Amino acid sequence: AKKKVEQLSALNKEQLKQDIVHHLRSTLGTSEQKASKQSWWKATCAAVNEQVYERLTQTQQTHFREDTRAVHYLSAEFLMGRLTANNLHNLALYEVCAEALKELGIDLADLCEEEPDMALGNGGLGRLAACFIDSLATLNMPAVGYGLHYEHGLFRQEIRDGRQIERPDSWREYGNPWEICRPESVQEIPLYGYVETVFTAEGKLKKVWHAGQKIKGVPWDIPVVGYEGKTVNILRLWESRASEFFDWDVFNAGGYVDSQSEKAAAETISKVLYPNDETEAGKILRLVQQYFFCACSLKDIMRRYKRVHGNDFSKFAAQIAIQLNDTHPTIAIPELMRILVDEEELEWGAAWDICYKVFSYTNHTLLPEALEKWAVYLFERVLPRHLEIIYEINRRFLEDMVEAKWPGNDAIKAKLSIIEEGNQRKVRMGNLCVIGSHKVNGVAEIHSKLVKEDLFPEFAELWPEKMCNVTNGVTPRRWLLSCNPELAKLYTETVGEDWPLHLDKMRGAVKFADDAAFQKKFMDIKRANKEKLVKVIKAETGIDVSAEAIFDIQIKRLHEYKRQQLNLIHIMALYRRLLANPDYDMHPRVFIFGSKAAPGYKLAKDIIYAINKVAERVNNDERVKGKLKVVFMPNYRVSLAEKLIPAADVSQQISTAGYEASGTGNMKLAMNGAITLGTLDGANIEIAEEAGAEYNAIFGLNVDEVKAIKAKGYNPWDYYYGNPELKAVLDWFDTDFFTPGRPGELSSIKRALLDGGDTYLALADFESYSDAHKRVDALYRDKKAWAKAVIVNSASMGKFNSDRSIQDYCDYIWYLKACSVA
Ligand code: 26Q
Repeated sequence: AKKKVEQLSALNKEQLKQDIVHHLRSTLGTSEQKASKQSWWKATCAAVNEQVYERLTQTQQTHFREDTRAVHYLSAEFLMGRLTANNLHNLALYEVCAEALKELGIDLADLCEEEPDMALGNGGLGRLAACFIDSLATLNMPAVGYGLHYEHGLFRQEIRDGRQIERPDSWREYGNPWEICRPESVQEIPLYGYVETVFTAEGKLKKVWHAGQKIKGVPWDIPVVGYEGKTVNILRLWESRASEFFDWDVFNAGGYVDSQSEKAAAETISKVLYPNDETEAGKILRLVQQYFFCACSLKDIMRRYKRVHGNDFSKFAAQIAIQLNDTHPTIAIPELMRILVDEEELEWGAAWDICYKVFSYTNHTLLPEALEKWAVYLFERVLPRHLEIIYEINRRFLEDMVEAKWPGNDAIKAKLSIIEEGNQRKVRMGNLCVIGSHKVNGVAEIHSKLVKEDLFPEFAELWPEKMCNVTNGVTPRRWLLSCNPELAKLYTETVGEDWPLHLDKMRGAVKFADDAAFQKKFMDIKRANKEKLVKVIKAETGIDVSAEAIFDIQIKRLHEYKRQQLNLIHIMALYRRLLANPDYDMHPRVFIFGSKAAPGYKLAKDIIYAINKVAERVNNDERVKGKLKVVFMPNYRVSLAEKLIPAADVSQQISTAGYEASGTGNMKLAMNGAITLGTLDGANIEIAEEAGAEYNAIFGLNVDEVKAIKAKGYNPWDYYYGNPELKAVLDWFDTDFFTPGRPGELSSIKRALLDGGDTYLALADFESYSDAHKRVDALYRDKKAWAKAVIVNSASMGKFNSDRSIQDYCDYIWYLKACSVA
């Protein structure tokens, strides 16, 4: 292994030491004696970048020379986290670098903590994009990620008096050594204005869009280093700036324009990431953000295509694949039509034939409130020409396709139309995506089935072969190799060193699941990871917990459908049991939460407050004798996930069946040796299939049962009156037990569960959930049985390697082949 590392890295320890010191002096302008940790970190990155840039150039030259087909992954979010450790691992430089720094008196792990998270995403969807570009590079696929260069990523969460406070995140305040500005590839993007119809020289009608404003798009490239691969792809993020160009004719019609405010308005576009996931905000700036990054990206794609093929568009669909990460980049579809028809003067039919072959769309949610719709009047103001193009796409679709299939059926036409009629007419981005793409995929088997059967049933009837599934995955480089080095080492000893590329090989460890020596090694590692987390918890929250306890973890965005409130009411039930009976038989348990709420999501913020208030009371109550602890870890983010996941015993995945499209935290936790306490939802179903339901704690209503109970008319009061413990817990919310002197502060939670109708069936699943917890408790006390279960789970997660997901996309959606780089 050591030999391989040296071959790969082409860098030995002495050289690396020299390089780091060189950069410390000539790049950072300091010296070994007085350099700060920050400077050491940056000097290390600069030294590593020498390798990265070399491979980046190699990759780009190879792709150009071979004129490869490439995929372009368009996403409003890339939740990259930190890059240093990841890049070092992928370059096989981590150990060499650690040794080199050690001899310079510096601890590498310590240095890595200097790096701020690149939090350019909300949660699952953004992190998936980050895992996918890692896998694309690892599999040597020609690929570019395109997104927005937000100045501020997802807000930093502080907890004050138990409540979430949002603070701005400034990830690049002091410079980011991984990004490269590319002024030579700046683009100019039109916005607003009006459309004029003119005659061409040949006497044909032609549309000309006179923009009211032009914005400059400045690209920043982040190298994406494949594992052991020679490929280094790029993630290209667009930053908005004021353009020198200014259409005074259009703008002066309205009077004097203040150039400073014009500049500020232009720079607002990429200023901040919208912190709402799963809810459509309908804000004009959000639409401008979406158009801005899609238009920049398409211009970039077009420039690169034309460099080789000139104005011959016959090869465009053969060379270019574009993936839409949810509906956020949908506007790319009419934008490509606009370029081909208005600018390149292709016939509509020829342009459309290219267009739908190029695009494909991934759906990440079924929640109605998350489906993007834009008011027609807003659209018209920002993108007048695109609205016309959408009308034409819609007219042809309804006349040619829908009328042919369902003649005279206006109800179906109304449902499938891209335009929603009514008081306020709206553009339905989901429908536009399905019509404009050759493939539409969901992100787990059950979710894809529901996309087909419940969300887009008529589209599925029209185009049965369009709808497909690609189950999500996560990169084992970050989520095992880098975050859990000791477990990674154990896998290397047990199944060989290539498991990070061929995760199925982890199955080789199943045969040792019963082996006492292997169990001890596995559980010793878990214990050590827990001890480390104990210190982090103490440092971050001041709470003392014991690594003897079961670490029961729920980490994900706060949402009613994810049911943190179910976890909370169960904790309160346990607390009641302990108060009623001090000898209540349970193994000590630490419940750990990590979660951000959208700033405008009142109930979600109330749930965070309630968790913190219950924690305060429980953690300071001598009567529970340390059997129960509740920890809310502030500011949950990628780098914190990397510390929590290796230390988890229990992974809570408790969404109402049918609502969590896939989940990806579930995969990371299982891979690192946790039992899943979960519903039959999203990828939990496939996790249980791979690992065996008997090794997990599955509970609750399944998708069909949820549908049935809703159809029948669900009444949460039946469960309230039917279960005295549940009633007592819910009534507790109305008292001041957890908020002394301020009764009613937690009442909104009870209200949502009773008067609000309990949309997500928390009360219906409570008993089954409580029983599942008892099974977890019993299993944990049987040390051998527990060790076996977590080993089987961990070793069975090969399917959830994002390399497998990406290979599926390449085979069935992108028709993309690897290109080896010398
Ligand atoms: C939409 C409009 C306006 C502002 C924001 C948004 C917005 C932003 C982010 C809507 C949704 C999101 C993010 C959704 C998301 O993260 N979905 C998750 O995707 C994961 C990857 O496929 C799945 O595993 C999760 O199940 C799914 O919830």
